Amino acid sequence: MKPSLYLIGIGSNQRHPLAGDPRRIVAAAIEALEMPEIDVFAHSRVITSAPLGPSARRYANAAILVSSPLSPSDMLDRLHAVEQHFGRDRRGARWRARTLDLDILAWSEGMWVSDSPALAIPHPALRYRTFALGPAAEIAPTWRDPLTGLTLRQLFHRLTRPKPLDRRQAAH
Ligand code: A4P
Ligand code: MG
Repeated sequence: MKPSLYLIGIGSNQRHPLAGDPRRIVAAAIEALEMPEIDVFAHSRVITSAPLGPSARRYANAAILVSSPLSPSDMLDRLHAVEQHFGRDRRGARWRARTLDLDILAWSEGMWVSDSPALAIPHPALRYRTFALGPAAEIAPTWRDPLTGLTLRQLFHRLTRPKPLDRRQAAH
């Protein structure tokens, strides 16, 4: 396959005995992702975000832009291998605390859906999560979401702009 671009979301909210705290794990994962057939073009800052879901620990989150000839399923395999390298334990509840979570947020060729492996691109929650959209919009602000036609910068602003006062509240 000719090279295409992938936006990868990175999250961690659990220490690793060797790699250290979540911010260090995210930085180390970015280095580990630079490998044959994966060229890391750009990376965002590492942000700290409040946990969405049942885990109580705060997350470190970032996003990277990579160029790769790999197909989406092969890219997912590589991401799972890196997660495992950082000691991610896939047993147990979904959304449990994790040393490393790597998601394919978007792909320059548009959409991809498969059952085996289970994979949906763009990531179905990308549009609703500031911890994914913020870092992604920092490195690829003009990237267009194929579903809405909006850029990542527009999606991020849509999600974070102050909401107009509820009419009933305004009446009081
Ligand atoms: N999968 C389907 N689409 C994708 C995709 N685009 N990228 C499948 C990656 N994987 C995808 O994911 C489960 C399966 O989803 C994969 O095996 C793959 O086949 P997982 O990483 O094993 O499990 P998970 O991460 O527990 O579930 P999920 O649904 O991926 O959760 P998310 O969406 O990753 O959310 N709060 C903050 N502040 N920051 C975070 O980073 N992350 C989560 C996890 C929850 N709360 C958070 C954060
Ligand atoms: Mg995940």
